[in-house]
Amino acid sequence: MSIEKILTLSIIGTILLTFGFLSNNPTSLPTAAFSQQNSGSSSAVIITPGAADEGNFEPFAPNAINVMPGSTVSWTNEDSTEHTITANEGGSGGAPSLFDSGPIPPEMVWDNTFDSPGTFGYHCVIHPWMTGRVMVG
Ligand SMILES: [Cu+2]
Repeated sequence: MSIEKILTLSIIGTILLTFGFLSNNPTSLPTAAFSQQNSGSSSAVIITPGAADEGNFEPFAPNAINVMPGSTVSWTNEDSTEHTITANEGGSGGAPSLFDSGPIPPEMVWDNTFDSPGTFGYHCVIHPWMTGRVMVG
């Protein structure tokens, strides 16, 4: 193998390793956790336009959703401002919420998989009057 070939391969290797490191880096921008809208989701909830208005009776459509254990629910933010999907229940002993999307920008999707049966109420931290629920089982 020529020295040029070895150099080229090691440069490519370095680039691949760097890229792999960045894409797995948990401190990368929070928007990396969101995906573009996709049609293959098992259960979809829309964060409706005008969801933050206190008179909006359906900030989440549907407001309550029934899924089987192991299902993934995706929330698509169709409003023009950020919202969160945050579990009402914390973990035991004051632990953080069971699930928390953090701010979901407009047009973005956040997914969560529900493995255990139960009723999981949630709200938006920014607009706490926005509430919904996922019933698993
Ligand atoms: Cu909100």
